[in-house]
Amino acid sequence: MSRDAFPRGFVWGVATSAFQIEGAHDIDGRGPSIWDRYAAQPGLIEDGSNANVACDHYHRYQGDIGLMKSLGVGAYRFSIAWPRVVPFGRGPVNEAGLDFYDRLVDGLLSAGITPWSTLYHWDLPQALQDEGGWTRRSTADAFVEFADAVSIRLGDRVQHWITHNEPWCVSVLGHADGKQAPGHRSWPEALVASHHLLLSHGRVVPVLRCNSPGSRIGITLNTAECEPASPSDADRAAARQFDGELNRWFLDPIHFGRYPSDVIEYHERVGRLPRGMDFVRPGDLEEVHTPLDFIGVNYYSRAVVRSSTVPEADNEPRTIPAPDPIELTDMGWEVYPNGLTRALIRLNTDYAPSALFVTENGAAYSTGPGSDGSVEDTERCAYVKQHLGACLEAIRAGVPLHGYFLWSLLDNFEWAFGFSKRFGIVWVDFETQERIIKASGHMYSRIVRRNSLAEDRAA
Ligand code: IFM
Repeated sequence: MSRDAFPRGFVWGVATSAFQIEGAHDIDGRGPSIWDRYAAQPGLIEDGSNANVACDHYHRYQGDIGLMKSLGVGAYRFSIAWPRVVPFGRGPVNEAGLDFYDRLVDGLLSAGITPWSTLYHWDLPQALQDEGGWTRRSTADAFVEFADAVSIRLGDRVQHWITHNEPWCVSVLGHADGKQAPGHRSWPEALVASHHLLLSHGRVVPVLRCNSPGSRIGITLNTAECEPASPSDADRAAARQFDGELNRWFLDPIHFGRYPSDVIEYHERVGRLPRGMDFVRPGDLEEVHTPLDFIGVNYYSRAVVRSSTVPEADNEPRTIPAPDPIELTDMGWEVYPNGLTRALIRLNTDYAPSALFVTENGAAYSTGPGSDGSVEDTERCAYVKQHLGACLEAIRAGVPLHGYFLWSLLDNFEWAFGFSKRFGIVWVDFETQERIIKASGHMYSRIVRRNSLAEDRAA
């Protein structure tokens, strides 16, 4: 195998999520989600936009499948909008909503593209939030009902399932930092929510195994290497602590059936667990600790962590901008491909998952069409090549990395940033819905077809 070649059978994909691309927010019985509500509040979305139309993928999915086919990708990771399928979170199933995913899955299969379906990518039905959302244990039960309905309908054709996307973002950004829906600022809520997310994951896996026999099931986590800002003991301790909150809080229960004791102790010490871990009931962690077929890794950058020098009550470790970054993306995130290699090796060493997939990796750059209509997004090309090189490094180091999904197929609604950040390898004109494959899309297509970085590595 040449130095630049990927293993035979390596899965090459692109990824999106329902809320970010579908639009059709009130079509065919879809109910409101927490992100509709969040985006409707003045001042919360950077450019004042909402996702009511987004990429209008709901109506244009056939064209979007055509784009994927022309790129030659073998797999498409998309999410299922819970409010489209069960508009009020629990209760009657909206068959028209399921019909859409039926059409999408059939279209993908006839184009030779393998569907990879994520069940929860952040768009909780608002009706469930009105009852307390993920802070309520009953939301985990509602998620099981939703997953059951989806997998009964699609489980004969969808053979790759991801239960949750980035539960750290849902719990911490959504419930402690207020930067995402539902926009709360309460650490106790965030920790309860994280447990119910994990519990719902564990409970859905056997449902999927039953309704979709032979399928491969995993969960996607946003992992990042947490590096101390300096060699000082304080910064090293802060980095370890942030690693605990971000990575081990999710990975340990899934793989070992327990929460990391140092992180529990820390949360208790700073008052985030006023009633201890009383939301964890007997048997919960056995359910969370259910065998998986893979772990999905979403990687964008590393976290550089310093201890708090301000005497804040919680002494929370702070992530800071990397010192002397060579390059930042439009998100302000450092381009740091080596962090991907290290994250994959660490996951393999510490947790020995059956398989790993990079389920998201990509970069926001605003480059648009030039005078000839082409989009020469050279920075994204470089980013993708460097990170694929990082994947190869990990594979050479023995990591069972079996695939890579580029985020994202399309420019789309980047949550609290609205349309101000573009991650697509396909340009979307949000006025006309015209799509243009960017240079990065053409480059990715060549890599996919060759199953190798050769020639493109140095370009
Ligand atoms: O757009 C998001 C995606 O929904 C989840 N992972 C990170 C991406 C870029 O911020």
